[in-house]
Amino acid sequence: MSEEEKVFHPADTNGDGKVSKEEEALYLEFKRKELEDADAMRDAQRNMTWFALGGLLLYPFAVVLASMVGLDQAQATLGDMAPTYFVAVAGIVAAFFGTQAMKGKK
Ligand SMILES: [Ca+2]
Repeated sequence: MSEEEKVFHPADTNGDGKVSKEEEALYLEFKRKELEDADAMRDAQRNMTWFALGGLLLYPFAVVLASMVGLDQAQATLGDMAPTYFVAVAGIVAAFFGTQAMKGKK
């Protein structure tokens, strides 16, 4: 019993102690999907971070634009939102680079 447990392989889905061709194919497919998912997640996180940063950089221009065009209400709203918005974006960016730095250390 303990012998079988010792030779257990994650690809051995039916637990007979051997990795058949089908099991190997399934395992590799699963691993490939896992890597693709991780890759897609990284891309999504990076895009989101750039989007958030872009909004942060464009924010002052939006305020200037609103005041130039004479949208006083919009200008006031943007001004009221700014502290919350900047903290939120800073949080997103910090979380992104924080996780990147942590992954890089491992
Ligand atoms: Ca098997």
